[in-house]
Amino acid sequence: MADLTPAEVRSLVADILTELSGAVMPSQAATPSAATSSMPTPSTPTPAGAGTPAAAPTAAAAQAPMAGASPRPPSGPTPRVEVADPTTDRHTLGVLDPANPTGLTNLAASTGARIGVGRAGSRPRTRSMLLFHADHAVTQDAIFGTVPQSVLDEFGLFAVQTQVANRDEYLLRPDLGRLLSEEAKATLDQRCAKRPNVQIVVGDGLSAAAVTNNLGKIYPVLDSGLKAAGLTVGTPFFVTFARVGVMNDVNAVIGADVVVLLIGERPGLGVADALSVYSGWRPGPGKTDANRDVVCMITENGGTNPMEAGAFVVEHVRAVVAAQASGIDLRLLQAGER
Ligand code: B12
Repeated sequence: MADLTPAEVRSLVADILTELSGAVMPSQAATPSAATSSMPTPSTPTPAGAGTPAAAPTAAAAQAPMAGASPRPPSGPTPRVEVADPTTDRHTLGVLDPANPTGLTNLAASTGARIGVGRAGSRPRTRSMLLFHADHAVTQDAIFGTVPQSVLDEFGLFAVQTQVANRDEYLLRPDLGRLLSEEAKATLDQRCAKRPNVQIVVGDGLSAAAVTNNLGKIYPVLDSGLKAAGLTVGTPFFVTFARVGVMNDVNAVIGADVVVLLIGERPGLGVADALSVYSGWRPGPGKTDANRDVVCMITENGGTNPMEAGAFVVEHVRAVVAAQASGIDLRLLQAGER
């Protein structure tokens, strides 16, 4: 996004004030605002949780009526305030006079970390602030979003719920997200095959976008790969408001050798659709993360490709079954220390 001239900033502020008051000032009614005409058009929005989300306020958002605002006059053009999508430009250096421009450019391009962003006096640049707010908005969408029913239907997943009642409680009470509701236990008991070699479970976790964006690519590889390896695979299902530890409660009902849980990771400020696959040998009451393994950062936005991750998990599950151990126990066995 280009830096604005003082005149453009004044015009932009005037447009926003006009927008907030809900009235079109006569002097502006005939022409589009300076900001609209001089700023680039926002890019096409990307899917929820993608690495380059179009999270900036768009013309449509700017035109949405404000609660309590007086109605617009019926005639005259609606003021438009357009700001370029701040997430499309992550790597422009904000350091004005770097000692080693090439080195700093390469360094900034090699990481998602916010380096070389410069400052305006003692404060962040406008560009840095807009990018931060846009990224933060995407994380909120990922955390508070829900996985569409169509995604579950595609793989024949029915849904059960933990003891968490709603998303706010999910964030405040991780302990309840590790426990299935009594209704969920009864449903699993009724609908699921018992004692398979592998039970695949999908959970929303901390990013619905992770499941929505990646399940279609990882699930078929996982399911067919496990079966091709000669392993029996149980009846798959989805857990709403799930935490990793729910694997224990699930397996108290199912009795699988290995539980494989696909779950949305805590979103980062830049990538909000990363999926993790947690797994463990015979999970049950008392088992902890020390007994589990995780393959993380599965996303097409700068992480491990979901199809590759699926193949990797299949190989890992085969190793777990062969060793009859996972987590620390598996590492010790593999190191010849047990
Ligand atoms: C949050 C987090 C933590 C928090 C978890 C606290 C909590 N209650 O949420 C804390 C700071 C305690 C933590 C600690 C560790 N973590 Co951590 N953690 C993460 C992070 C940033 C997000 C995890 C997430 O979103 N989980 C999904 C939600 C829905 O799960 P949850 O049920 O709310 O929380 C559980 C999991 O997060 C799990 N967990 C967290 N880290 C790890 C690591 C392993 C190996 C396992 C099996 C489980 C596990 O513990 C929570 C309680 O059960 C990931 C990064 C990522 N990209 O995923 C790294 C990550 C998973 N952690 C990692 C590591 C290495 C560890 C530690 C082993 C570090 C250490 N040397 O001590 C410890 C192990 C802790 C344990 N539980 O046994 C690595 C795993 C790499 C790998 N493939 O093996 C990751 C991928 C970070 C990284 N890129 O290096 N972690």
